[in-house]
Amino acid sequence: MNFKTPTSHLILFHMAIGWAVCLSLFAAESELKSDLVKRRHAMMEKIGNRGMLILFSGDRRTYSRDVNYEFRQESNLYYLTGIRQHGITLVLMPGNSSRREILFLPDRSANKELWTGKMLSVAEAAEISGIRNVWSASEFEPFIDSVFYGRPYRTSRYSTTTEYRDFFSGLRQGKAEVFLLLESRPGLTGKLSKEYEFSDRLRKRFTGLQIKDASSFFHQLRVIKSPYEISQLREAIDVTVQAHLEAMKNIRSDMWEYEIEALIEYTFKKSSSYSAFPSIVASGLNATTLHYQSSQKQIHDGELLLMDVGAEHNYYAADITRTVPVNGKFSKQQAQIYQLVLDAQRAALAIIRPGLPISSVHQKAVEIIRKGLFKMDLITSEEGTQYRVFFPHGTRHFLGLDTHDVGQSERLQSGMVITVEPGIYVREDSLDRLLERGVTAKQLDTIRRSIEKYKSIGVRIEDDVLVTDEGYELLSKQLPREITEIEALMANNENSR
Ligand SMILES: [Mn+2]
Repeated sequence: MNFKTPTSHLILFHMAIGWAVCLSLFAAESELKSDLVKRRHAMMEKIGNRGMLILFSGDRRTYSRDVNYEFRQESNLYYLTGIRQHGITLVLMPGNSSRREILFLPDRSANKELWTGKMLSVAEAAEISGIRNVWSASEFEPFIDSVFYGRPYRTSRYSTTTEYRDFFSGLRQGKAEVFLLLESRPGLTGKLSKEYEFSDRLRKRFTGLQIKDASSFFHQLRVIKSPYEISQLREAIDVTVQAHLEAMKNIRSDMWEYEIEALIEYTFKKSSSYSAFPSIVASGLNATTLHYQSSQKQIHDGELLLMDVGAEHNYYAADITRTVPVNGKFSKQQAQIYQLVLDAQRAALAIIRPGLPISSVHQKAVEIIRKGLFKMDLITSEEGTQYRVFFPHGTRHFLGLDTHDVGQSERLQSGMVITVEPGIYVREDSLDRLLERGVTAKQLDTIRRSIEKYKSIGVRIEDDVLVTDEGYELLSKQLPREITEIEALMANNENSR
């Protein structure tokens, strides 16, 4: 091998690239930081001067015995702090003068760092979040004790005149409001969430306060995405498009579902992303199970393969579904169902614009699918709910920090990001479910024949969409959806027909 000294041009070139990468990372970081300040400001407007918001870090979840799942910060807390470390608590007190934002941070410990890695210092947490008051997590309880008894905490007698004043006057009048995330009710485990336990404790110990749920504030704020958030979603979507392409180009019969899943998740991981939700890679009959996750079946010639996957990049999730023929060519029946789903998606996309009632997106897809199912003799009435046997789910959800992102709005607005994902699933048991929906015994024979013709065909097409002032932008447009496009892409696969 012949080693040459790089020329100075080459060195300069590499330096330039290095700088460009550094600068773009730096730009994203500072964009996030200014977003965080704005988000907390908007939240404080909603909480009001007599209010206090308390957000706890998410719990660690057990995978098995003393092994935990990888930790992911609670989305709302991340939304306001940008901090991913476990154990932090955020307090917002909009009525205060200099302590409007307080972050409680676990003290660094050499022993913990030995096991689980470096913990944030006070300076680092302040730098990431832009919050100036970063206090030890051990001060949270003393802070609560003091403030809810109407005693200023960590403040001189002099500064008391303004600090805590509004909150304390609220307490005296019984009008202080404490906002917690109380949306999710205790689950089947019977274990109360941290928030419910905390609110019980507050109610027992203190008077003069009203405990309220902060969830709807977050739903209102998070539903509109900032330019920074849209840029992160674009990255998550681009990675997901790459993963789908990688899968589509490598599918051949007799592979296993988990092999395709591995290709997809490999593409996520090498782009510094991971799965935002358990990947659905479902062939044949499995494609008619909406949330099939086990990926343990061998893929056969003649089947469809449904892939519903999404990368999470920098905490933002993508969610894209494609359904493709294993042998590279749709059969006549597969193409009929596929085209109907695609037509429904196209029609639903076409009406997207600011001001549209959100429910219209689903209604539009239903309208098209109903007509098509009726023509195919899979349902006996275009009225009523028979279509739900084959199209049992909604057509859209919000996308953001959570795959099924929160959002509160009657109408579409510019800056919202949604999925559009109609689907049709024909199963043998579809027949039984149709009987429950008014199909008579007389009509059953016709339907039975149609179900026989289309059975085990499951198709979902899902794309990610940004609502813009002009209408919409299809963020996942780089990924083929048309039958001809998919067949062309897969034409070079090993066993394509
Ligand atoms: Mn989805």
